[in-house]
Amino acid sequence: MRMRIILTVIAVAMVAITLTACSGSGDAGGKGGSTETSNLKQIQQQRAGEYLVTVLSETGQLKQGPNKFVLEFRKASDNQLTDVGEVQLNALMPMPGMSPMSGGAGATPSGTPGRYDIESNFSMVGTWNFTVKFGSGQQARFALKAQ
Ligand SMILES: [Cu+2]
Repeated sequence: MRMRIILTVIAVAMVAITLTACSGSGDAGGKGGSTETSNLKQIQQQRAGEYLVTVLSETGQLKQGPNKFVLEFRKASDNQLTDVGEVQLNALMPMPGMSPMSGGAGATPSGTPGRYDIESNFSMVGTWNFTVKFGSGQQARFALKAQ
C-alpha cells in the first residue's frame, strides 16, 4: 500500500518534470512588438542556395506567445534584398513523448522587396523548429528560441 503511494508520487513528479521541461518561465501571452525596420536586430541567419535568409526583431529575441518579427531574403552574392514571391512558414516544437506542438506562423510582404512581416504564436517557451519555404522549392530551417 505504502509502496503504491510512493510509486504514484514518483510518477506524478516525472510528469511534472516533463511538462516543465519546455515551459520555463510563466510569462504567458505577451504583446507582439511592432516591426519598425529602423532598429531591427538579427536573431539568426541561414544560407539557402544563393540566398541569405535572416530572422530579425526589434529586441533581437523572441518570446512566448504572439510575436511580430521580420524575415529578410538577400542574394548572397551582393547582400541586396530580393523579392522571393510567396513565403510559407511552419513552426513546430518537438515534445518528448508527444506529437510535436504546432505554432501558427504567417508571412506578409512588408512593401519592401525581400522583407516580410511575420506573425507567429509560440505557445511555449523553448526551441521552435521554424521552416521557411520560398521561391522555387528553396528552404531554410531555423531553431528559434522563445523565452
Ligand atoms: Cu513544448
